[in-house]
Amino acid sequence: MSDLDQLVAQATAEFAGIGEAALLEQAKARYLGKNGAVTELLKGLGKLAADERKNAGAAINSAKERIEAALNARREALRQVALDLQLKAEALDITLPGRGLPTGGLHPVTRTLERIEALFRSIGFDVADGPEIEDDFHNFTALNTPENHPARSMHDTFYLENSPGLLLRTHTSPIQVRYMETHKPPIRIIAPGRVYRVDSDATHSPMFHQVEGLWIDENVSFADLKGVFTDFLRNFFEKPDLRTRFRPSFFPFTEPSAEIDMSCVFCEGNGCRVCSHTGWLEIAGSGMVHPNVLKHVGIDSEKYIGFAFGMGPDRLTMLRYGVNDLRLFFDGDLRFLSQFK
Ligand code: 2NL
Repeated sequence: MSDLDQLVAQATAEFAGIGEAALLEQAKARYLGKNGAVTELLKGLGKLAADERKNAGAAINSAKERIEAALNARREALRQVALDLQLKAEALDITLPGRGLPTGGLHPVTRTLERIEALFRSIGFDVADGPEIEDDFHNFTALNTPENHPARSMHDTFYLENSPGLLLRTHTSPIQVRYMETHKPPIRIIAPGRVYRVDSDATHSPMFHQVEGLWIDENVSFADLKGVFTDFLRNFFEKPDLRTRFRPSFFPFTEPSAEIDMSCVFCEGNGCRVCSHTGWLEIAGSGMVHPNVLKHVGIDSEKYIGFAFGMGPDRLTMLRYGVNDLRLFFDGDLRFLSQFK
């Protein structure tokens, strides 16, 4: 092997042993730089005789080209290695399943309210709304609640500190009072919403929900109340054989008044822990609207008659989903609430 071939082989081997671009450039300088081996050989050409110079020059240039080729090949190889490493480090596994978008969900009580609203709309009831801050007239007086009734005490009702006569509504009846003030019979509405009472334990929250219903026309009877409400419960709980019973009761705003019980949705009326082994669950209050209420809103109580009922959608939600502590609905713990999405 000629000296030049050996130089080329040496350079090629040296380049091949280098794994870093900066070191490769230093190695290049040793061969092709200003004082590099190839450059020195070219400088020596001048000392040769003219007839030798041509061949020697061509041989050195050929060696130089081969060294440059080896250098470029190694540069390219190192660039490729670096690129491969980078691609590997930044690799995306596009076959992985997506992370998905976390979706919100409706509160279980909201789901119950929407279900109740849909069922009553389907039989021609409208859904009415009203303010949560009410006045004494719409919350109590118009509802035939006497001046000395315990519900009117500060013990049971949240009154606004600097606004005499204003309070947080204790039921959604004032929605219906306002509706009757502004609409003529026939009236068929339900009134869902938040209500407030001074009360707090495992089964009572100071804020809770109520849905009241009202049907006023010329010939509405207690039989209509029984039919409408029993049908509602059967649809709500998806139990066509559900039974109801109406027990005499008292409310200032209805006469006669009745508590509505339904056969227990857990034991079908056979008796279990949920229904205290009675087979029945209390589910609503109801009655025929008291003539004094109609008089307060300017409806002719000789011509018109109707029924009203009130129920707790929070309790309906507990029964539908089998939850035993009301406070879970209002603590805002997503570990509990997100189960209902
Ligand atoms: C209950 C009792 C009831 C009503 C609410 C009502 C409304 C008007 C006129 C007459 Cl505007 N009555 N509402 C009637 C009977 C019972 O609720 O225990 N609710 C959970």
